[in-house]
Amino acid sequence: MNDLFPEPLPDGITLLPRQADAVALLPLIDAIAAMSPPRHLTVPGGGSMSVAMTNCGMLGWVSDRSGYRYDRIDPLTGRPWPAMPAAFTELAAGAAAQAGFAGFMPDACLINSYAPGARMGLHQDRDERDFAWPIVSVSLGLDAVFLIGGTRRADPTRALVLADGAVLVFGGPARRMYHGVRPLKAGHHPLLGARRLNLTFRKAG
Ligand code: MD6
Ligand code: FE
Repeated sequence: MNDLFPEPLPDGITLLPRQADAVALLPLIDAIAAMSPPRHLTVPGGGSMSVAMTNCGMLGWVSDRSGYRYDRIDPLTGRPWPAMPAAFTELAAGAAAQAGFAGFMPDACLINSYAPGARMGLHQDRDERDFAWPIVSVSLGLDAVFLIGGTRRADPTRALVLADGAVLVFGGPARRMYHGVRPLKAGHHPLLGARRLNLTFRKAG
């Protein structure tokens, strides 16, 4: 149970605690970061995100002055994004299947890196082609407070703690709900130090 979210989770959201293993995933993430370094993207308004981002897979999510999009090429390196490791695909597909989304085959994995103070404002994920597929989110390192609202930005939010190893499947009616992450609190994780990593697997194209 989650003490901040005593009620049942909204329809379409499945939380699988301790489903992912940072020991196994971190070397794969480090290899991706060595090829396509995490960077603070510019948003259309001109500011830069507090979260550092990179991607793996056929498509990567990027933002710049002109807007948000998925791209086959990393604009920082001019090359394709690193391939999605088989262990990532298996983790995401397995979690999706447990949540009732058999056949989920992600073609994009957005990797978010949070230092203390980094946050993610309320947003909807709507750059993907088919909202019938869920987004599978994997959290590693320091705990995050994840906020889940409604289909309108002004709807009230509730908080859910995403701890190291938590996998969240975000589909069905929840797929269009606003969500975000509160500023990361300082702390120390034995493997990741003062960091949180989040991987979101998408079927984007
Ligand atoms: C994060 N997650 O946990 C940001 N989006 O760092 C997301 O924005 C997200 O966790 C769609 C579905 C699940 C998520
Ligand atoms: Fe999101």
